[in-house]
Amino acid sequence: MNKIKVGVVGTGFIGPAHIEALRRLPNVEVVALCEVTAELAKEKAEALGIPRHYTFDELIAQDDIQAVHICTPNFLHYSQSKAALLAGKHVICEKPLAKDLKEAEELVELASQTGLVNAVHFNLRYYPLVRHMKAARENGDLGEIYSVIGSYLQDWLFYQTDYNWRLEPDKSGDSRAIADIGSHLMDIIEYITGLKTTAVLSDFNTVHKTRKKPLKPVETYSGKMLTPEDYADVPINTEDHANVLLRFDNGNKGVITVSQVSAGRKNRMAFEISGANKTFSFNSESPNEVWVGYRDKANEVLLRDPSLVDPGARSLITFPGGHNEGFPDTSKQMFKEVYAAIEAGKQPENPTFPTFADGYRELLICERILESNRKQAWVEI
Ligand code: SOE
Repeated sequence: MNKIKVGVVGTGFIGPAHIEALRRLPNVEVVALCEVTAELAKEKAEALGIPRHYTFDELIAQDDIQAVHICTPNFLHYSQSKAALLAGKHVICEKPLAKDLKEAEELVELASQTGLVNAVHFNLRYYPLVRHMKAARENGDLGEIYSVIGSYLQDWLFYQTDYNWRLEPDKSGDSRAIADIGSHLMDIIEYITGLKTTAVLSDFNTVHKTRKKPLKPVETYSGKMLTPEDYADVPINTEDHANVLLRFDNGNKGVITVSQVSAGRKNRMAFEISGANKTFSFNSESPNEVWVGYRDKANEVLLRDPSLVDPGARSLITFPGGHNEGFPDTSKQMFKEVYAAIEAGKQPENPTFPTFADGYRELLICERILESNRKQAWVEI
C-alpha cells in the first residue's frame, strides 16, 4: 500500500498528539517534522522517532509530502496554512484557525480555490457520545432545544507561576481562555444542537493580573514549579475566566463559563443540553458515559457501547463498551475521516469533519465574545 506521507509542523504539547493519532491509521505515515531551529527539529525527530526533520520552508518544499499538520502557536497558523496550501499540500490546522477574521476568511477562500483538503482540529467532536447526541437531535429524539449550559474548566494556569506562550497576545491572540478552550465548547454546542448563536453578552476576569514569566521556555501542561530565580513579573491582559450568555436562532438561550484557574479541573468540557424530550449531560473527563434526564420516568446513563449508540456514532468506536476510549482516540477518529478525503484527493462537498469554514465560524463567535466584554453589552453575531 502506498501510504500518504505527512509532515507535522510544531512539536509542543499538541504536535506529538497528532503524530500519535496518525500512527494509528494504516494508510498514513508521518515522515517528517519541523521546528523553529534545525537543532530543535533534529532533537524532536529523534525523541519522537520521525525519520526526517526540517525547517518549515524546507518541509513544505518536499514533493513527496502530501499533507501538513500545523501544530504551532496560534500566530503562525495563518501564514503556515497559507504557505502549505500554496505549496499544494492538504492542510490540517490547529484551532484557532487564525488570529483574526480577515486572515481566516482568506484561508477559507484560498482552500476552496485550491480544492485541497482543509480541516481544523476540533477533535472533541469525535467523542462517540458527542456524535450520538448530534444524531439524537437530528432524528428528533432530543426534541426542540430549550437551553444549553456549558463549561470548559482547566487548572494548568492556576498558579501565578504557571506560564506558557498562550499568555502572550502576540503569540496567542487577544483572547486566551475563550479562543483556546471556549472555541471547542462553542463549536460542540452548535455541532450538537444545529443552532446558530445569534448574540452574546460576556464578562471576563483576569484573576492573576501579573504572572511570573520563566526566563526559559515552559511547555503547556509542564506542571513545573518555578522558584524566584527562574522568573520575571509580567502584566497579563488576557482572560483567566469568562462568563458568556448566549442567544440562539430558535429563540432560546444558553450560558457558558470557561476558566483556566479552576483547581482540580484538569481539562473538563461539560455541558447540559435540554430538549423538549430529554436532557443530555456530558463531561469530557468521563467521556464514555452520557446522563439522560427525563421529566416522567427514571433518568438513565448511557455507556459508550457500539451496540447501544446511534449507528453514525458507532463508526467512531474501535472497542466494545467497558474498554474505555478517550482524548487520543478523538484525533485518530477525526484524521480517519480527513485522510479518507485526502486519499480521494480533494475536499468533499459535504465534509463530515470540521473545516476551515468551521474555523472561521468559531473565530467569528470568539471575536464577538471579546467585543461584548470590551463594550460590556450584547453583541450580535
Ligand atoms: C490547552 O488549554 C489545551 O491544550 C487546548 O489548546 C486544547 O485544545 C485542549 O484539547 C486541551 O488543552
